[in-house]
Amino acid sequence: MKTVYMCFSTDILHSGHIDIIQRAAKLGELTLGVLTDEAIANYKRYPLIPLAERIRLFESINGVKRVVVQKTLSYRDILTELKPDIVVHGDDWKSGVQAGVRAEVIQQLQTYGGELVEFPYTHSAMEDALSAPDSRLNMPEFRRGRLKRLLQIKPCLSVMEVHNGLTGLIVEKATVNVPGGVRGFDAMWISSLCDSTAKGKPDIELVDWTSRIQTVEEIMEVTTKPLILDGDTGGQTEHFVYNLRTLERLGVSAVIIEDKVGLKRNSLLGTEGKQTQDSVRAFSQKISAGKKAQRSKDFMIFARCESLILEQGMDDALTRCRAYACAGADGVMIHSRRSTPDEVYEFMRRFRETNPATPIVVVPTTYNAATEAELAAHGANIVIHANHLLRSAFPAMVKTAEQTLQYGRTLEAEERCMTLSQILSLIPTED
Ligand code: SPV
Ligand code: MG
Repeated sequence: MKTVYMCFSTDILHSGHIDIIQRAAKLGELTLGVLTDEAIANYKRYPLIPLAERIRLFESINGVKRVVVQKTLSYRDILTELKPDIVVHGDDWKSGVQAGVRAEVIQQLQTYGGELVEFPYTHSAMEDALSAPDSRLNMPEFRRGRLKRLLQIKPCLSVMEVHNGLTGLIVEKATVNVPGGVRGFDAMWISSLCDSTAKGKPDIELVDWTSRIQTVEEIMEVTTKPLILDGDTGGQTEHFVYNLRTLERLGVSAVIIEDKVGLKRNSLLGTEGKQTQDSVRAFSQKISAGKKAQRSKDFMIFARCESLILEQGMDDALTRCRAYACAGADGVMIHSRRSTPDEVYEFMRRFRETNPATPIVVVPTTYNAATEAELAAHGANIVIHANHLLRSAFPAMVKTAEQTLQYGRTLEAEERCMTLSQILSLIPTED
């Protein structure tokens, strides 16, 4: 009897799945692979049903001989281990993000004479509905907790800056093929620098919470990934406790507030602009008040420490972050404006001696040679690329404006522009 293998990432079983499983079982002894939560979250969305339950679900289906765990979207390791005679898949993976995975499977099967059998894919309206930005799953109560759950299943999350609906869509949809599968961003960062800059305003808390919240809503309406809001200083504690409940109600997953008082300037100015750090005591109280005020279990408040930015030394950064964690912060963000990650690595090594599990957020804007993998290996749990969509768009727009002036027409700028059909089809109307 031949051995047959197929892998599932779905958590919504419909008749199409049962049908393909039964057709696969007729080909031989069927082993079903179930993708890990992490592998699914990497390329699709956070699974609604956790791995252990999905395993039980598949085990109960007639014709399934056994269920195994597949750790990556790539079949490489599992095929090396099982060497099945036949791999079965729906034919939908011929195009789209899984096309590379399919090519790799075909290549590997050829090395030992295995065969790929593809059955017509049955479209699941339910799956589409769940992934849509306006689905019930993207209502605040479902969306809010996803960052916390991602932190539990992935060692390090990749987060990109967004500042409006369009950049939200870019971060929502961007994927690349990498060895082992497909990679996408885990969450979005609404940077105060980019939100302010996009409005032509300086990053000094001039753009008020009402406006910041409008940006949040604009992004939420068209995306599904978790949102982390740059909450600047959080303002006065008496205001912070109200504002964070608004964020919770909207479905924001986390707010990061920084330990500064008075006129806030952007951290990357360092000591050039006069900036004052809050006292450990007052800032810890703000964190505690926030934690006490929040109504849901899954909303997170991260404490951002500016000691390294303001050249107050490593010991000060460590003392403060330990105090903030004791005050109830769900994690700490350590910011640095050095061109190498050395001080951030030292911080993480020493902080981990007392806080092995407290999530650490890093923002490698100035030490951008460090990869996410390197930062994760040194202890980072969230890496935020804080301003790069806006910074990359700006020079292109300036160039287009200048060329139009120079030539009195837009022909010369056209080569940098998306085509008209691209812009018209980018955001289709719903019929
Ligand atoms: C932001 O993106 O607004 C930040 C990070 O707060 S930084 O600009 O580096 O201060
Ligand atoms: Mg900011």
